Amino acid sequence: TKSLRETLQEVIPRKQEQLKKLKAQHAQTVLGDVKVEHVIGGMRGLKAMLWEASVLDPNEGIRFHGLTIPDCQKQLPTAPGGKEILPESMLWLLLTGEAPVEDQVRGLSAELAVKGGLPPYVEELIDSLPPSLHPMTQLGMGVAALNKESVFAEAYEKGIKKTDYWTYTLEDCINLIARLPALAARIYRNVYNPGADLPGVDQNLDLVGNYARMLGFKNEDLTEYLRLYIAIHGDHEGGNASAHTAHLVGSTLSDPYLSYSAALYALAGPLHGLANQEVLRWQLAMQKELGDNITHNQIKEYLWKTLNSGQVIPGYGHGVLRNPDPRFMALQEFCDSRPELLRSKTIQMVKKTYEVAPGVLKEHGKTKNPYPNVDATSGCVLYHYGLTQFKYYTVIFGVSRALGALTQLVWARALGLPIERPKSLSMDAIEKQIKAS
Ligand code: FAM
Repeated sequence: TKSLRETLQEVIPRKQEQLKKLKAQHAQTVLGDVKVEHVIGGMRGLKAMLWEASVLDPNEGIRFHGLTIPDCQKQLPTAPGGKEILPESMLWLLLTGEAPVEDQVRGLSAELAVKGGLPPYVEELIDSLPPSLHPMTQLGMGVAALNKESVFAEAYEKGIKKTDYWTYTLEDCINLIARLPALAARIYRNVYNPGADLPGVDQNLDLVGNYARMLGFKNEDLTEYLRLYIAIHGDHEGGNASAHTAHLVGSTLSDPYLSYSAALYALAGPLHGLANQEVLRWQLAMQKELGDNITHNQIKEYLWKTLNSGQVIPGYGHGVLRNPDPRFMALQEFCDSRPELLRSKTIQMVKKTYEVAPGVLKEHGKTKNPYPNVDATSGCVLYHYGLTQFKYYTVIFGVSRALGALTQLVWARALGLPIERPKSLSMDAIEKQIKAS
């Protein structure tokens, strides 16, 4: 079987050819209108960027190179003895467009383990930070500081051909993904278990097997949940704020470390990746106020109380989706297949909330999508398994989103995509154009 680099050496020229034809034959073809609502409304639905690894359909949700999450659960190799999608399998699919076979994935796990150690200066940097500094802030600092090791930045300084950019970008991306578990686990240990010993990378474990072990968890169910969680949060087309940020910063030829550090600060926003933390806070506040056996009616009232206080219902709504998020459904199925999870109060609360929230949001009448997104449930299972520090949840999302955002940096360089520079307008300029039209 072909290695990852051999597979890319075959796939990239085919895609370069496809782009060349598109440019030659259709550069002037119109894909849609740009309206004032796009300029002032966050470009919702504006077809304006190229992203190879996944496309998000508003109704049926995400497809990774055409494969839905159920397709991936059938086709992608799991961990030895595991049942859930392995992040290395998802990374291979995102990068190459091909579902890997088992020994390709085992080889990638082994490569990531070999490259998984942090340089001492990054360990010292992280250890020097106050535990009260948000884990996401710490993660972004650690990733940015790793850019000292960027082979792309070093090669670029020496002078490389544009056609070689992607090979150095790929090496930086693989090295960064390999180091995320050790970096993310060190932050967890420093903030929540100060002084506890931190195991090194085990060369016989996969990426998330190592991550769970370094976090200090020995429950194989939690490790399997983290594999599924990290695989399905990896890519969600290009317009979400974290992927889009990586893409934009990378387009200036900032190396993958700087580009992904920027992406993490977009992910740290409450309307984006921090929502899984906000969902837990909201659920726990409701349980604190209403006790353990909360009825649907009580949840309904609490939802209205949240809305009437001008806050959003975290975990519901989406910029593109107009149906329940298939990532939410996949995590719910994980719970449905495990009786101990079905007995968990927190997970029962998620279910009950899902049974009333869409109705309340429809009645409220503002959101275009009254259904749950992945964050409505993603943190609640972690909480059940004892990973109760919900300020850490977005860090796990940050480990995952690297799979998609870094894949796209390789592809943007392989396709020779230029620096991004859309045109901005002032309101006066808009009005001037309206008058002239
Ligand atoms: N609760 C209350 N109001 C909501 C809402 C929610 N869950 N979702 C949207 N709205 C409001 C929104 O605030 C806006 O009101 P204003 O006109 O007063 O600003 C109105 O409905 C129209 O918004 P929209 O067009 O339906 O949604 P957007 O595309 O503007 O925003 C989200 C999409 C995800 C930012 C929005 O649904 C939201 O704030 N959800 C709650 C936070 C959340 O769960 N984010 C995580 C999203 C997830 F995909 C991720 O990135 N991890």
